[in-house]
Amino acid sequence: MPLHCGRFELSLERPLVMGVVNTTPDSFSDGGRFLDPAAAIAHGLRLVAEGADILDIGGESTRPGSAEVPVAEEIARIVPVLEGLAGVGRPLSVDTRKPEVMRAALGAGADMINDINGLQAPGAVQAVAGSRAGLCVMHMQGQPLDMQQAPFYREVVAEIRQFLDNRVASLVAAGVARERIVLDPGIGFGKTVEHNIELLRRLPELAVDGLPVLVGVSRKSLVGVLTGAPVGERLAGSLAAALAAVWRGAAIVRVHDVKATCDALAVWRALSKE
Ligand code: HH2
Repeated sequence: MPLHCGRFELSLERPLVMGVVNTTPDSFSDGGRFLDPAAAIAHGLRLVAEGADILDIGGESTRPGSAEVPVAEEIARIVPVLEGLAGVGRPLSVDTRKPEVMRAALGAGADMINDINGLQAPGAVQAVAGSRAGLCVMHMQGQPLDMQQAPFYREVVAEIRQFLDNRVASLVAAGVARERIVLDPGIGFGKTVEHNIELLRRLPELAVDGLPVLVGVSRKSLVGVLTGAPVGERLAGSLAAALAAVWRGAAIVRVHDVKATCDALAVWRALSKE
């Protein structure tokens, strides 16, 4: 079943690469590099040339400990980037948890809304339901400000599956076609290293109704803990994590290093064909 994503229908027959465009001063791995819209647009063009299937534009860092950005500021960061990349020929996703930003993004041509808060904010479902946009529903325990202080689950996989199940039911009840929905366990969002590993190992169990699963582990502290590498030196670990996620069934990987990820996936796919 292809993914319906605004102006696009994406085949999921091969794993897709979502390239990250953070137009923020403070994202954990590339904060400040693409805050200027021209720099963000140039970065998006480069990621498409490197093979990105989707671009994910974010105007608010949600790294552990981060505080919220005011709505007007987040809109001012993302809309010029959406406009500048409108003709790039790839779906443009906007990474936001605020209904007002979702509406502005959709008005400016976004093809997908990627919400780390699983479209739970009051008004979020209503903001997106009537559009044609793809929707990425992510699980997070707590809020970015405090989510890593004491993550706790009785059974992490079962609880997150239940959450995703409930969110799919709410979206379908609001009239959203299943073909528009992508699920994400939210690696690093209110989870210990052990929780993250368990989720990645048991990824197939999270595919509620066979819906596609997106995984974002690029440069994250899970990779840092497993390798001992600082944030600027996590490429090799991130590639291994992306391949492992795809091996466990991820339909989309969200990454900063698009060229390296596409190369790794090309080799992996060729060698893993029966
Ligand atoms: N991770 C980040 C941001 N958005 N969205 C989804 N669906 N899944 C993820 O795992 C995910 C996400 C964090 O990465 P980044 O955007 O690079 O960092 P920051 O939040 O500091 O901007």
